[in-house]
Amino acid sequence: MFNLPNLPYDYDALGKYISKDIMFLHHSKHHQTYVDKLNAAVDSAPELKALSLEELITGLDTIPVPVQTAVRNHGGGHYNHSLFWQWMSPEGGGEPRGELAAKIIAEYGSFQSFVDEFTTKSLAVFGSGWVWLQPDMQIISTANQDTPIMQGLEAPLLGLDVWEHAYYLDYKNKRDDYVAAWWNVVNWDFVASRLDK
Ligand code: MN3
Repeated sequence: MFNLPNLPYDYDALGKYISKDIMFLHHSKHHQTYVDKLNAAVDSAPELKALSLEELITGLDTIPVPVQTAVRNHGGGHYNHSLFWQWMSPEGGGEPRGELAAKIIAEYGSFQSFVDEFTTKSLAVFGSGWVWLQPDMQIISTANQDTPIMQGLEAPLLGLDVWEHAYYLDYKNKRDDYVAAWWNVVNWDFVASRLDK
């Protein structure tokens, strides 16, 4: 059985950048639904019960066909959102330090150039998806709830949910305003901790 992880802060902690209403719906409804539907998929294919979340979503071609799409969408959704909450913090924002900052600057020339590139890729996602910073400093996007480790890539250092459910209540159709606000809550300490792994 997979469970909804607690948010590491209160629903209203991200203040003016991402409202309590969005955080409540996104966590307690959207993420809960991914967890529930992943559990239902695993329930219907008992040979999957011994597998971890990572094992499920990195071995999709071995998942029984009737539940493959459910594991992909809801397993990916559970994996992505479990990280997404940790990638934000009321103490977030600013710029990374140390090795992470050095790697970003080595690849992009400056932190601002990295932000600009990541933002451009976020706005270029057509429909629903995610944008990621990978350990090799490349910025990639995936559709729906797909996630880099599903594609044989390394686990992302940082990811941004650009589904409309992540911002529509606050920002309506203005994804650019959402992305601009999100940089103010990015938890760079957590991002850096993933580089150390
Ligand atoms: Mn989402």
